[in-house]
Amino acid sequence: MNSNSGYKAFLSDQDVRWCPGCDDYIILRAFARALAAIGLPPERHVVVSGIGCASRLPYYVNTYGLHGIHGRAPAIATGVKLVHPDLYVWVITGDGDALAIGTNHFLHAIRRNLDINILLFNNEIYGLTKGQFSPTSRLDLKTRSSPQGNIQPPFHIGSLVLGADVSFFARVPGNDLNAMTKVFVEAARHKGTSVVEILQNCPVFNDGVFHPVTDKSTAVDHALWVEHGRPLIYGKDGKRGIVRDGCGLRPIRWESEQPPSEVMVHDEKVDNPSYAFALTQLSDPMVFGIIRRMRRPTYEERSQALKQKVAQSAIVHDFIRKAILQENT
Ligand SMILES: Cc1ncc(C[n+]2csc(CCOP(=O)(O)OP(=O)(O)O)c2C)c(N)n1
Ligand code: SF4
Ligand SMILES: [Mg+2]
Repeated sequence: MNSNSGYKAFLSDQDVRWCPGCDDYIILRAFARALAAIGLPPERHVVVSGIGCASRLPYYVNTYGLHGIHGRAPAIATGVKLVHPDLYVWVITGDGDALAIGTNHFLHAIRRNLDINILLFNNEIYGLTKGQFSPTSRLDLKTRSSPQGNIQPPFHIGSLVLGADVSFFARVPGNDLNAMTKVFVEAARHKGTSVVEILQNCPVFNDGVFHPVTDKSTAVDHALWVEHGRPLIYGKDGKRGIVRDGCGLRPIRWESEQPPSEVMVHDEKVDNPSYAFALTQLSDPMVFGIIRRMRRPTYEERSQALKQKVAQSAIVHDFIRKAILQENT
């Protein structure tokens, strides 16, 4: 199915109730386009959410869906996936839903590497409850719950999920329809838990917070798009890049025609998460695209292997038991 025309089949007839200008509209469109591009009918997808503005999304798509309870979407998604492994399971969550009340469930789902896709709408604020700081809000941010400024350092979502050995992590701007569509499709293709951090502008309670890296006029010098096998180069004139710096990474600038040989080449498949972690620690430039994609056994595969092992040992035990019984008769 063509994603540009077929996406409407994935939208429901419900009135969309987000504020005018919210990036959530663009994300919804990208999600529907991605579902169309995957090429399966709507009933092969289940969209599970928690609570928040982001979490309203299951109403707006024409798939199976479940608007769950706050922070618990990964638990519900786990149940759905284990009972129906043939379904594509999507978790829609926000920075408050996933990283405040739901941190525990979020991180354990990632650690288990269940084959589900988590789309995390990060607007660095609680939107639905009208503008309190969240675990990703920046220091000093004045909000309704921090009128003198936020004093709690934020989580870096990428670094956090890499600590749980996430097997797929990508970051995308919430105003880039094409980039989101492509990355959502890749996330669905990945076997294991995929986490996509979407930088989502909330024009009502935290407007413009991602502007330098999401606005086309400034992003060219402050955003670095990575692609497997391509050098880490960015900037208007293509004369900025990333090099190793001790255990981390640092940006450099050059004047020569050719980039210095120390400029690194992106490898999304490195087993050790340290390189991807260092990429997520960069703030200028901020790194976008698929930062890590590697294969490690999923929860379903491990559980299948365990069932087979148990079944085989049951056969052996039965054989031994019968042999002993025969000997004694
Ligand atoms: C158990 C429980 N505690 C608190 C709330 C109030 N609450 C609803 S949404 C929300 C935060 C949502 O923030 P986020 O996940 O960032 O979503 P956004 O609205 O920004 O998309 C909170 C604290 C609730 N609904 N249930
Ligand atoms: S409060 Fe913010 S995140 Fe929620 S719908 Fe409105 S603009 Fe979007
Ligand atoms: Mg939020």
